[in-house]
Amino acid sequence: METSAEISAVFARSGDQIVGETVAALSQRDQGHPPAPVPAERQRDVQHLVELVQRCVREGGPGPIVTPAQQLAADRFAAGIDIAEIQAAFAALEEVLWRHLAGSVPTGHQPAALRLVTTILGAGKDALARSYVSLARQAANPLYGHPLPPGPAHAADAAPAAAPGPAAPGGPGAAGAAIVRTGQHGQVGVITLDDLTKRNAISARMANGIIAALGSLRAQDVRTVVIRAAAGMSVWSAGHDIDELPRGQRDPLGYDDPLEGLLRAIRTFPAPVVAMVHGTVWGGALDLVLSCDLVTADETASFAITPVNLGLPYNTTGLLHFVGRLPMNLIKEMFFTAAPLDAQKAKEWMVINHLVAADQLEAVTFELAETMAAKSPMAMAVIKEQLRVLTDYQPIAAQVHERIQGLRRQAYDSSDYLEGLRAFAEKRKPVFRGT
Ligand code: KGJ
Repeated sequence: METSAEISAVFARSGDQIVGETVAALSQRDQGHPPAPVPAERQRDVQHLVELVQRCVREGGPGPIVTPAQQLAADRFAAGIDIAEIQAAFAALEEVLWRHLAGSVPTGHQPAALRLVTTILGAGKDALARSYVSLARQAANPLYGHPLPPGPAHAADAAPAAAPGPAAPGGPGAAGAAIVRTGQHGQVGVITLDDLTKRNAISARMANGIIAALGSLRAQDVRTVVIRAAAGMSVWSAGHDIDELPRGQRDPLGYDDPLEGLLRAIRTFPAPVVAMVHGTVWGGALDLVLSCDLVTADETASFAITPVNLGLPYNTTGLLHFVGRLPMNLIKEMFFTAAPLDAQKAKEWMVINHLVAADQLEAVTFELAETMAAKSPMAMAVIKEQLRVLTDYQPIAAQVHERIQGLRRQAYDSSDYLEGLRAFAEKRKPVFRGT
């Protein structure tokens, strides 16, 4: 019998046992590495890994494991899960497989069988590590404008899962502990914001999670992305995580701010991104919504841009996003009053493309997304990029730019800005003195 057939026979005889022993080995390892992942998820992940190895064995080489391992790395990076957890699954499976092969394959054939298994799992581990490290490096590179996520997620961070529905993601990457979840429906990718406790405020972790989710969906060749809040939330997003804004002496919305990196990632994503809005949108989250290519919403949606509540001088790039999208009198009213624009008015002012009843929102959004997903991706990517450069760039003299930065600096170095942040933390109205 040839090596592949012999290994396949071992899987056929003892597949469930191999999965069970690998899961047990991982659980034993967890005793020294809390917190442990959800058992059902681990079982599913190991099962998935075993199936991949089986496919590789059938094909006599590691080819089929490489792309799934890269996707796994991107999904896990997006979920903030440590790479060690996934690598451990590869190592545990390898050990279990060696035992089974040693017990079942004739002695003379064992070296070839072990070599094949080691090659397959080695290629998988290698692809996984390379992708994960490259995402981490990209996230850490200031040229990309977003720092590394603050660290792996813990089970204790878990937010309630969204109710199942067309936009609830599944698949091996959808970890329960994530505040950003990724799913796919045909060629439409879905990114779900799921941090109820902080009302989907855009922290570095949230921003980097969305950026990584976009990277992961891009690797899976999705043709349209929908960004939504988890089902049942009444706040789509509370905007920039105010707790993470610098306390004076530093530009609160500088180029390296994670939210800024996120806006760039959406605007340069080479396929349409649709914001599907159920609930209220605040501050930087409105910049995010306007950075998406289309907006669908239901009657619960409202939109407010609120830097004047914090005494925060908005950044010029951000203002340009508004200028490229909305009439100046509306921009001024929204910025100067910080008052929410309700869904009906938002439709009249073309903040949103489609205003529909809440029970129609998913259907309408996904129909729209699928329509775009069926069109030429190359034509769409280039048209999106052309429109972006036509609206994003305003040539201004260096002197003018420096003057504006100087004025902004006065505002974020002021005691009013500190008062705005303090008032938010103390849940009271700020008292601004203009100093
Ligand atoms: N940043 C940090 N924490 C937040 C944020 C935020 N943006 N929004 C809410 N939270 C926290 C609250 O402090 C509470 O923490 C918890 O989330 C639930 O909020 O007291 P804790 O539990 O420790 P809350 O207020 O109890 O919930 P709701 O009553 O449902 O009200 C939801 C609201 C979204 C209306 C309310 O939380 C709110 O007004 N948040 C601030 C909205 C805002 O103005 N965001 C704009 C931030 N500024 C910007 O994005 C930018 C870029 N800017 O230039 O200004």
